[in-house]
Amino acid sequence: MPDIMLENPSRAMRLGVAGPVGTGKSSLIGLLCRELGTQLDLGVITNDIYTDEDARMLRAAGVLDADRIRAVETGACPHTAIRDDITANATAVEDLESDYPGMELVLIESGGDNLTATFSPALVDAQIFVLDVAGGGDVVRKGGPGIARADMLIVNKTDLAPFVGVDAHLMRREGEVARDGQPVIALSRNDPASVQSLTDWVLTTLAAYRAGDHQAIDPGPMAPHSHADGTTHEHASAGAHSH
Ligand SMILES: Nc1nc2c(ncn2[C@@H]2O[C@H](COP(=O)(O)OP(=O)(O)OP(=O)(O)O)[C@@H](O)[C@H]2O)c(=O)[nH]1
Ligand SMILES: [Mg+2]
Repeated sequence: MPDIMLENPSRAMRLGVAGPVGTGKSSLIGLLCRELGTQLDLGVITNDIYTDEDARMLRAAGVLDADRIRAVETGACPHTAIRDDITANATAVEDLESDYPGMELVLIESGGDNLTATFSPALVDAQIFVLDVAGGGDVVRKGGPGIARADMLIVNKTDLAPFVGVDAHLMRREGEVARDGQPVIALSRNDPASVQSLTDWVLTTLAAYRAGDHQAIDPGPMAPHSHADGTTHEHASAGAHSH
């Protein structure tokens, strides 16, 4: 039975959206819901540390029925809930799918985190990493597993580039180099052609997933780091994790 599921996945595709704080993850999910909501059966899971702020923002935007947007309050650094112990997110996705049996795509937003946070391939089938031009033109060169190996890299808010003195096209080209030709989209919610490129990519990835031609990849674990409260994360391997 599991083999059949792998060859012809019958559950919704799970698409993760990660990236630093404020780069536009919720907005990108809102865009996808607006653009694809009439042709696909969609659901959304948001992750915030202490609140359900992002879920409330998306519900208020009216992009989907409010009940299709569920919040996970991680209570800890966001990457823990999308990579190390995915239980709360996996349960939230399964609940959504059982409440809406025809669901085709679940978008999962990570809480805003640092450059090294990535989703576990046990939670998502594909993942998008979001940077924005306002974070600085050199961010792509700083690298990290999401930038180098997420299924898609978004250089967001290109409409702001002239105001922050950043060359968005150079950032995109550097992304393509860092990713060995894997896709990068320079996106602005005000640029319909870029939004179309994003929706086309999502639909192409979903078609490949349904055909059994898409494989979930692991961009790699977080770099070891410590927090202000003295806790440390050491990921000697993808599974090891200590505080
Ligand atoms: N100019 C411009 N602003 C944008 C764009 N996309 C998002 N924003 C703005 O960027 C800010 C942050 O957007 P969010 O979508 O909340 O970012 P986020 O990554 O979800 O933030 P966290 O969940 O807090 O990490 C908001 O003020 C958005 O309106 C864009 O394409 N252009
Ligand atoms: Mg958000």
